[in-house]
Amino acid sequence: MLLGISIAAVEAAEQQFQLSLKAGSPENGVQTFKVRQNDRVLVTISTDRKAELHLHGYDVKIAAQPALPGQLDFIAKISGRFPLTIHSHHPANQKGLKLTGGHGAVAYVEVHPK
Ligand SMILES: [Cu+2]
Repeated sequence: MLLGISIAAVEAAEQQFQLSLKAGSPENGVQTFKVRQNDRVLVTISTDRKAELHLHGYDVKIAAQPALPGQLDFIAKISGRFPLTIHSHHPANQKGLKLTGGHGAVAYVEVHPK
């Protein structure tokens, strides 16, 4: 009986991931970070150029730069599959001329329901 209780207590885990961006693209391809609902999710994002990242669904925005990796840190309350996109600071993107190119997914966060 006690065993069952202790397993339930550690069910919400802390999940850590690494994402490395080179010229705005994920160095190891577009990965899917799979977690369970209510997990704490930590993604460290290193980059060779300044970038703003946006986790859709949760609507979290974080900044990353070469000297200061981005740290995405949230509790996975909502289940589903959410794209993490990069918002380019390229002038063409700001004018809305290259919207799809400046807003591609660099990773996905998949939150599986309990
Ligand atoms: Cu976005």
